[in-house]
Amino acid sequence: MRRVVLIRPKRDGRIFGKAPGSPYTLMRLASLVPEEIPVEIWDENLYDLPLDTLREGDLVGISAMTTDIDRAEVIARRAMQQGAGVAIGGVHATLLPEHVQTFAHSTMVGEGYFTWQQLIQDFAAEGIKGMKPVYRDEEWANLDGIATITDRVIQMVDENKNYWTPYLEITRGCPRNCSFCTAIRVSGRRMRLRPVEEVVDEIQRRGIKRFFLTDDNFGLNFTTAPDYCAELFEALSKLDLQGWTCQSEMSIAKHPELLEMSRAAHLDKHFIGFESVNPDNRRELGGKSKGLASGAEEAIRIIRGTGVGVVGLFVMGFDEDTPATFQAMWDFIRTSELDSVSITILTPFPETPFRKQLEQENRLLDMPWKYYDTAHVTFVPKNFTVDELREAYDWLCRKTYSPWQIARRGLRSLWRYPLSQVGKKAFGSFSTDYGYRRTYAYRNT
Ligand code: B12
Ligand code: SF4
Repeated sequence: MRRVVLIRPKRDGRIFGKAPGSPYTLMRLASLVPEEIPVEIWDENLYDLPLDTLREGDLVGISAMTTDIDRAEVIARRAMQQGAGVAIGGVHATLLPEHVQTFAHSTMVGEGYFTWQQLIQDFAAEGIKGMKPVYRDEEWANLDGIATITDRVIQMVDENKNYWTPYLEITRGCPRNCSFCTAIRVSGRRMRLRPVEEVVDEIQRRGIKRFFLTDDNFGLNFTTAPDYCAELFEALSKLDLQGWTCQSEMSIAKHPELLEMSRAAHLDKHFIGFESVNPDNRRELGGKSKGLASGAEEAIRIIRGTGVGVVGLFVMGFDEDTPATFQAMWDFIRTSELDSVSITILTPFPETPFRKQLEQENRLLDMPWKYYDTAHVTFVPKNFTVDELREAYDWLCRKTYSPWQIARRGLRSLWRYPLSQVGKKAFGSFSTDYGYRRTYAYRNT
């Protein structure tokens, strides 16, 4: 065996010289490769991949979510032509293995903590012949001591030089099962927690000062594991961090003490899945929100009152939505005190209850997977034509991501900090909305 090459297909490329987020998934997987086997991480956001250097004896592992899978297929076919062994894993392979099997030697279903090492052994022993068509890692592994990022990987990636935002996993899982979300199938229903000392050790060894949590719903831990959160915040408050952000739900507003502690732990912003301001959609939201604008406004006020910022995540195009929902959404965005806003179009990802419903009702549009980026309409909506929903979404995004609105929210966000921190916080106060403006722009590609 010559080497292991782990690949992330391109999405954003470089923005002002760096790629937006570090290849965290690949860093964890590379750390599971035995020290005696050379391993490389290729991130197509940073450069054109040197695919012509691949040959027999190379084991290629590609990570892809649904929207990247078409690009992953192109890379996989080329790597196979060059004689390399190809394995594809990640969200899409986990949800639709029968699709991925058509263009990879091995399809890696699940978290890969055990099967990835098994595959490496099989490949080292017998090359492509030894690779099984499917490896299933269906056990929800305990996160203690698993795939600890090694120093060899930390040096290889050079996160501070190449990436704007490092990622970090602290917890994994979400029991909510919202009708449009894959978390329960990809990360599991049970919330799993990494030991606090391992989290601290990883931050220190990686030398990162800012990070975005990969946790599906970190905020739920405020309710289900308050002691763990307190221990974590206590430990992080002692580190020299610039700030970090996480995905959450509005129930954190019921825990002002933990919010205060999180602020001291340098937690800067919660990305909160409010999802909708139409109460008729509450059934779709897994019990985390009632879809009431007044409830969301109150939660935002309480959370921001503790000095922590709020990014509102909203989904448009539910069956109960009408043109009036778009107007209500815009009114809410205009008048609420959000620091940034993400508006996406409901997307029927494989294996979600929403997709199953659409299949039964014959409402799926036949579109390439690359349009599953939450900025395109991929199904026939109920109260709109496809064009009407697209236009309504365009209308809302143009208003929400106008330079004026971005500046207004960015300045409001910056206002939260004491004057001494303004320089340090300026980038983060505007970059989130700028990133969403770019995501929305994919709509036109
Ligand atoms: C960080 C993140 C991002 C980042 C970067 C993603 C990247 N490519 O690195 C950003 C912000 C760019 C992003 C964007 C989007 N994301 Co995103 N994102 C995540 C998030 C929160 C964490 C991923 C992560 O790093 N996890 C930690 C690592 C350690 O775990 P992992 O990636 O799952 O990998 C493990 C296994 O899957 C497996 N594995 C993965 N790859 C491979 C490969 C091999 C060879 C093997 C053996 C194993 C293996 O092993 C790993 C270790 O256990 C996940 C939710 C989640 N918790 O996973 C959503 C998630 C992946 N994103 C999702 C979506 C929908 C999007 C967007 C389309 C929508 C949007 N509006 O944000 C965009 C589009 C991205 C694009 N490519 O165009 C969905 C994907 C659904 C789907 N069917 O594809 C997820 C699952 C969220 C959700 N709950 O619905 N995302
Ligand atoms: S609460 Fe968030 S992560 Fe959990 S199922 Fe709902 S959308 Fe997914």
